Amino acid sequence: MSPATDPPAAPSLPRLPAGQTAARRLPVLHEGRVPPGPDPWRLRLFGAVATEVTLDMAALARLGAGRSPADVHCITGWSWLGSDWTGVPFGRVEDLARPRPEARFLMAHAAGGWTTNLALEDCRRPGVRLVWARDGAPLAPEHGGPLRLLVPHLYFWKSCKWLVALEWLVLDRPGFWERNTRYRELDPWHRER
Ligand SMILES: Nc1nc2c(c(=O)[nH]1)N[C@H]1C(S)=C(S)[C@@H](COP(=O)(O)O)O[C@H]1N2
Ligand SMILES: [Mo]
Repeated sequence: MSPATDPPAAPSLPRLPAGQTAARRLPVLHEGRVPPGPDPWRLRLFGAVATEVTLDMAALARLGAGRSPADVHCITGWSWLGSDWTGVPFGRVEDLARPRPEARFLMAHAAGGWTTNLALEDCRRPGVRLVWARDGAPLAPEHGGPLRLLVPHLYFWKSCKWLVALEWLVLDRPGFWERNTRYRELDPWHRER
């Protein structure tokens, strides 16, 4: 005998972690002012790597640009849902620099000197990208244009705006807010703050 009603739909995954509120426009949040950067923009790969590399935006794009959605979650309580982001996966960039096997961490450097540190394990998660456009438009300077990191599974502060260098590290070192706040744990889905 067939069931009288359709089986219930699989419960959909929530978009919003507990304690977060969806913003109605993407807030602008950063320390200090929008810094001047190199012109033309360049990204330097250095540290515990086999090859130091400097890339311009065209060389980055040639690594293979893709466009896909990601939600972002700021530790201060807002989330931004539903944008799609254009960029290149972290792994493609890392392959150029060929990190030494003992490298375990990454420091992302912004123009102006702001930094944030990450475990390479986190950088290698799918979805982590170096991005230059949101919803098809080049990133505005206040949102980190021309180039920012996008690490959607961690709080948005790890998504370094005005990205000018990636430094592979054997030993972890705190970045700007890691030194200046009590925040250490970084998973919005487990209410870590
Ligand atoms: N260089 C730099 N990147 C940064 C920050 C910063 O202060 N400087 N702030 C971080 C924080 S806390 C957030 S929430 C996001 C905000 O990005 P948005 O201004 O594009 O919304 O950028 C992150 N990246
Ligand atoms: Mo943030």
